[in-house]
Amino acid sequence: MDLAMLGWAPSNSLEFDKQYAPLGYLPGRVVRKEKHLYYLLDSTGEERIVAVAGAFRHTVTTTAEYPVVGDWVAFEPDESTGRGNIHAVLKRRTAFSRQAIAAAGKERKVEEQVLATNVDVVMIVSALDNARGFNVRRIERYLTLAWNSGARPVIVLNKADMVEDLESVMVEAAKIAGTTPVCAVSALRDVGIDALREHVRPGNTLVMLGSSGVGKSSLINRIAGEELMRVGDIRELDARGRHTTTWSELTVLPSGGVLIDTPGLRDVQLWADEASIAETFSEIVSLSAECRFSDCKHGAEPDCAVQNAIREGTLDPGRLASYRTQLDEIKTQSDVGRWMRNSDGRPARRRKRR
Ligand SMILES: Nc1nc2c(ncn2[C@@H]2O[C@H](COP(=O)(O)OP(=O)(O)OP(=O)(O)O)[C@@H](O)[C@H]2O)c(=O)[nH]1
Ligand SMILES: [Mg+2]
Ligand SMILES: [Zn+2]
Repeated sequence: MDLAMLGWAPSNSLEFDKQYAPLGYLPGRVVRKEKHLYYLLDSTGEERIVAVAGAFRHTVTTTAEYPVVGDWVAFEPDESTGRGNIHAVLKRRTAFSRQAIAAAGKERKVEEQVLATNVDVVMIVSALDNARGFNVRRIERYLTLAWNSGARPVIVLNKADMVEDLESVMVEAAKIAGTTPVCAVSALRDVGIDALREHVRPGNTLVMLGSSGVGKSSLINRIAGEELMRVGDIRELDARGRHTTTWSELTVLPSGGVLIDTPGLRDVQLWADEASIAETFSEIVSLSAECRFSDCKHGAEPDCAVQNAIREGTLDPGRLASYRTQLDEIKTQSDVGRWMRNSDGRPARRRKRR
């Protein structure tokens, strides 16, 4: 298989040829992880099961550095078993992460959980089948994570067949979307799927994210035009918290394009920096430039462009509240001192390995 079809980028070649090819290692992309085993696709197009090399464990300092679905790795093949060992994770072009709490005994530690890497497009999927499904505040949180990942977000509103007043939902979505495309679709009725396919290009990688049951796997099957992923049956819909997809999985479409299905996320804790939040709330950031004071907190200050916009009805006060909530959330994290950052303010993930 042509590695470019799998999403191999010129930057990968540069790094790999210089550092890993001379050692006899091969490149592979992680398509699935099961306990401590990784399933890779390599240039043969065959799936290969590998584990991380013992030496690799000594080079990593955080769990976020371990391979995840989407990663390119350098592995040493073991032709006697057909397996092999991972020696390095290639530099991630993009990485979608959220914050997780790791518990070790009584200690609780905030850490980065990487969900998918080397992704070009993040589809943020919500379902319109009930009031719980469509929540603009939650979509805003996904948007911040997406901007932080380096990939392009697309807001997908699935189960459009279940909603009577789609127009008003679209109006609400437009208020928070900014420049992000919003696609109302129905995986069940095969409506709007072409608009999603436009984001699938040969060599590009797309990940589906969202709560359990919103239809991520159904959408992947529709985009692919075949039943690649198992979809939850209707009975499972009643039992809340039951997950149909239990692990992330990367699939390469014959027509080109790489799709990653993920299990539903229960919560979306921010792992992001201020710049990513600023992208989610770009209209507030632009308004801020018009405030009289450059350090305006958009409260009772005179000539506050943000408050003026709220008074004029062009800015929803919920947006400002949400912006503040997100900023407070990452500030609290940095206050507890567990929010490790580089000197340039990027999260710890971007720190170079020694
Ligand atoms: N009415 C309606 N039902 C849908 C639509 N898309 C998916 N469903 C149903 O929603 C249920 C869940 O779909 P899945 O594709 O398994 O959802 P998922 O997001 O992959 O769920 P997890 O794997 O648990 O994260 C299934 O019963 C689907 O048939 C849609 O557009 N309309
Ligand atoms: Mg699924
Ligand atoms: Zn202001």
